[in-house]
Amino acid sequence: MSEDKKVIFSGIQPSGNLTIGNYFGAIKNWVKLQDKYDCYYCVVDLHAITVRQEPKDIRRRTLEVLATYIASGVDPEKNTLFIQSHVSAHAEAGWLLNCNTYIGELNRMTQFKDKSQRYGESVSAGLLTYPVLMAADILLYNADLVPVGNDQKQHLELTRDIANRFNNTYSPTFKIPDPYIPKEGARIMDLQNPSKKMSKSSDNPNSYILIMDTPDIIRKKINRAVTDSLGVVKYSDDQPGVKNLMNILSVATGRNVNDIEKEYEKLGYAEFKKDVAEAIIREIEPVQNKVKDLLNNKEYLESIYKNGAEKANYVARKMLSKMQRKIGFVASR
Ligand code: ATP
Ligand code: LTN
Repeated sequence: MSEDKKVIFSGIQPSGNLTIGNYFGAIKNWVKLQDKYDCYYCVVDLHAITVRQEPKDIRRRTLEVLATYIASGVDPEKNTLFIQSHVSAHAEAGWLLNCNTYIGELNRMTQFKDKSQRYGESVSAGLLTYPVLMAADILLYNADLVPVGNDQKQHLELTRDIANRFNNTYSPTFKIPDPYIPKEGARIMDLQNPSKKMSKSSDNPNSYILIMDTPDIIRKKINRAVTDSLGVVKYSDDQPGVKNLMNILSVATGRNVNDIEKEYEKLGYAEFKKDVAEAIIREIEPVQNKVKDLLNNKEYLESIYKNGAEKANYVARKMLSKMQRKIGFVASR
């Protein structure tokens, strides 16, 4: 890792099985960044418990998410891969930043509004302060860039506001991070309701494709994906279902949507959907095989996350001490 490389931080919650939205919108893009940047990729388990998680499920999924990073080509030799709860500075910095964030700002977050509607009265305080912990993740490493899907843009803006406020209240401490939102794959939509993003915590399995879904299930789910009665494969906002499938085909094959539109000009949805399903299968089958291998090698995974936590801890502790000093806490040593 060289000192002059820009720093990248990103993470995924082990709150459900990963979807192709997580793959195309996040992980696949991380692979392209690993040579040019000093990257920290985290499994954000502290974020996942903002909604109720079954202990044995979150334990299993945390390792699955880590295995998926590696299987997708995120190289543990080139990147720092770790589990958020292994670096306690995240929770500590989260508290310090909580005291520099306004309730009004948090109430405006659309993700909170959506999720709190779903969970009603029993919504946790953690769900409201979730973006503050995310700010801590990013600011502890002085990240320059944060690759995320479009849905996280608002959280990134809040991170910048929190960082600026801390810098102005005390003295310059944090770098102000920029979002890094890929043009393609930025938003894979729900297959049953293409006005919503595809989400691993949806109640309807037909609305998403999991990275670990079998080929048959992928074919079935694509077949059932909502389209329209127009019957033409056209990249248009009037046809959100078809547009989404075209985006998926485009990110899975690397072809642009204009070419796809031309190729399917005279073909029906059945043919088109068949090709979309096969393209997804072709792309993710090798990833699935590697995930299975890695999960059979728990010692290897353990060596990766232990090593990653050690590196992350060193950097994060230093920044946390700096924050504590600026706030006026008496140094413990
Ligand atoms: P949940 O449904 O539990 O809120 P999620 O599926 O949205 O989770 P996260 O862990 O919150 O997943 O997000 C991990 C990363 O994957 C983020 O960078 C996010 O922007 C990206 N991502 C998630 N869903 C999609 C999607 N449908 N399209 C593109 N990117 C996505
Ligand atoms: N909130 C993010 C996950 C996340 C994250 C981060 C992403 C937690 N901490 C830091 C980038 C940087 C989400 O995708 N739901």
